[in-house]
Amino acid sequence: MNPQIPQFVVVGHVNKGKSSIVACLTENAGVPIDRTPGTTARSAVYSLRAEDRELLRVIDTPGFQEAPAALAWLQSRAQDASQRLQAVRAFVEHFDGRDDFVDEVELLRPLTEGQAGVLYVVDASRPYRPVHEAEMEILRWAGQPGIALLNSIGDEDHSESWQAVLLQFFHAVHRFDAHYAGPEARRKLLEAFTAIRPDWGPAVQAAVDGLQQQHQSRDDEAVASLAEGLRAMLGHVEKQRVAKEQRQDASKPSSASETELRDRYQAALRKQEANLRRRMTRIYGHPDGFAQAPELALLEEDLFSETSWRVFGLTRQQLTLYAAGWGALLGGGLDLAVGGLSLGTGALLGGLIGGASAWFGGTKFGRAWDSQDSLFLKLFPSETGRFRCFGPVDSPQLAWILLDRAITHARTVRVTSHARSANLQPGIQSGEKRGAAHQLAKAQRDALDRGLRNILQAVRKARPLAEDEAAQWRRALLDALQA
Ligand SMILES: Nc1nc2c(ncn2[C@@H]2O[C@H](COP(=O)(O)OP(=O)(O)O)[C@@H](O)[C@H]2O)c(=O)[nH]1
Ligand SMILES: [Mg+2]
Repeated sequence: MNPQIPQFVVVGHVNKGKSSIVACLTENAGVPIDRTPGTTARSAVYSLRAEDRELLRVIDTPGFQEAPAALAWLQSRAQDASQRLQAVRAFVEHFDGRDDFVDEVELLRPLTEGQAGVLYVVDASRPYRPVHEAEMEILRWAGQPGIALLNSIGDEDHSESWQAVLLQFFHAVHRFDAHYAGPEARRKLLEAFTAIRPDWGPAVQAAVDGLQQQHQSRDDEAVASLAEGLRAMLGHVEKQRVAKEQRQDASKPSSASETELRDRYQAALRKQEANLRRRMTRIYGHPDGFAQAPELALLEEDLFSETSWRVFGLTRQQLTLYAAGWGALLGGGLDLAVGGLSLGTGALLGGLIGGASAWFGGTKFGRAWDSQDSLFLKLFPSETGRFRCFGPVDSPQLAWILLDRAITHARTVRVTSHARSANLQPGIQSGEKRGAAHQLAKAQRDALDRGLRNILQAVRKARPLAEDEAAQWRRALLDALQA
């Protein structure tokens, strides 16, 4: 055992989420987790690594099956406290390879072999029962520093009944939900061991620092991907060459080709969104299949579906605050229609807000335009011939929906424990926003809205974002990610 690397043994009753906590702590979605009790038959060591450096080791164990009988055996071998650890060692030696106490031997062995922190897992959604007392007493005999973790598998909360009991046996009690514990909760847990065992301080601190660095660099990478992905989606222009026979009247092409163009535009955005999500999933160390995990059900709603437009983006009230800015952006340059209303100026837009439910409702998100527009030359200077175009984004709703879906997804992936396998129910109430964006602080939304408009402004001028704009945008995205 390498004393430089903190080591933890996760123990508890069967089926309380031990393996889930191991998966969460080691950011390893490959730890076997099952509804059926007894899935973990042998103890197994998992490592958390950052850039090939081993930060910590977590041992998954089968869980207690016959704690009271095991305790009785131990009690018959120890006259006083000084003999207890010896009795536990004798227990492991005695029953090793036999048919009795197979699971107890398996889980106690790592505790007798060296220094390891004990993480005792209980399901706080079920009430305390005295049967657990024998388990905790045995762990106390092993004499290792321990923290109890209140994991909640169900909806009820019985943590009160647990708290008082657990504090009799462990140094600290942490609420730690295997499915939702984010980076911060995990760091706090590790740091708690520094207080219990000051001699572990440097090793634990090194692991905490390594974790923190890893999380920061993941966030930075995520922000870079978000900035790039959103820029691409917001600025996307789908263009379709106008067939010769349609040239006479290219500004009024057949509605069939118009629909096709719009479909292609939508398909392109969907694809870009999917790619961005795949990148996010990888950055945060989840398996690719995670993108289809049930907890992301709401995000699986099609980008252009009515549901999506209802639950993502900003509320009408929030959007109203930015109407003037968007009016100025959309009113200048291209005179693009928003929700069927042609908007000349910000002032006009502001004036329309009250009655213009079309501006907020529905899923109108843009319109086709012709390559004879001056914008075309800016965007595609070397292109010749007649085209019909769709994009860039010309609706504040769509801009915010793209942003919200990206942020909501990134935030979910970022904080979702590698143990999580269900939830975030798609029970959608009408009119209710469910994404992350509308819950952000106003200053954060302001910064994001400014970023969206800056991007679209730059797109329309066919120039990159100015350096300070790009820096503000990244900061706004990072804030939204970490908020
Ligand atoms: N909702 C929820 N379910 C959990 C949580 N932790 C574990 N579970 C579920 O409880 C069951 C047992 O989990 P597992 O980690 O295999 O328990 P173990 O037998 O103690 O290792 C699995 O179906 C898990 O998905 C949690 O924090 N929340
Ligand atoms: Mg298990």
